[in-house]
Amino acid sequence: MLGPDDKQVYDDPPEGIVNKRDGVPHGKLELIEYESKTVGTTRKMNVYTPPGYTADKKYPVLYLLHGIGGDETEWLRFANPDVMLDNLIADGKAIPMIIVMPNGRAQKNDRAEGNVFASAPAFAVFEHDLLDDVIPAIESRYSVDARRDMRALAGLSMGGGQSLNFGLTHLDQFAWVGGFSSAPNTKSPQDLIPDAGAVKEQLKLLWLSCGNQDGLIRISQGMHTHLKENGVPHVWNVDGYGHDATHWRNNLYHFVQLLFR
Ligand code: FER
Repeated sequence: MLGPDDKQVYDDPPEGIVNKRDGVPHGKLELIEYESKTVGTTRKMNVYTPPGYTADKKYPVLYLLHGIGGDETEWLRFANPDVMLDNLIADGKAIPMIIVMPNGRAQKNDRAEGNVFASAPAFAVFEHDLLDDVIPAIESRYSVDARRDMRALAGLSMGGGQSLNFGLTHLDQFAWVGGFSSAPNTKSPQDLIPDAGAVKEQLKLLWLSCGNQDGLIRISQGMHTHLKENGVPHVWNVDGYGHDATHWRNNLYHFVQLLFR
């Protein structure tokens, strides 16, 4: 059921946001490996570095998490963040940033095989892989501004739940948090936000979005209601899509434009 607050506050983006433009500088996408102490294996993540990336500057980083059936390639297929960012940066609409797309299934076989729901516990374990393995690997290999104000965490569905679960409980690590169509792995708003004051004071942006055709909208609605009741500023964007790539692409497009300002 939709409530009076469940409205679209960011319009659908224009056509062509992920069309590769010849006239603009392009960043670089690479698939890298890192040693995960958490899992005990070598794992993979995709990393976008913006056009003109140089060790002479320090860059903010967005960690971008996939859904229950995805892996480190899923965002590339759903939303082409590399092309999207090249275009937004060229138009002066996004700050040059690194985007890290890890694999959120922290277990030895991290492929999305068989019954993907059976791996739900590994999505919770990923909290440790992210904080203890992924972020240190990125910060040792790339030229990163490691301050919390320069670190964002967002994701779709299962990855949206992870972003809320990890981001809201590690305010010392993340200042920008986004959940798109967050899944039932999202912890209760009361558990995630026991102290509204701390979130209000420390978060620069909390983005919640969901399509009004999405069967999981109750999860995001519950979070929105709790935030509203506790006076925590946030974006609550409900568009006309479902649990689908168009929602994720469109909301990523708006979210990244707000980051690191
Ligand atoms: C569930 C329904 C959906 C659930 C997870 C999902 C953990 C995740 C969906 C997705 O990532 O697309 O009950 O429980």
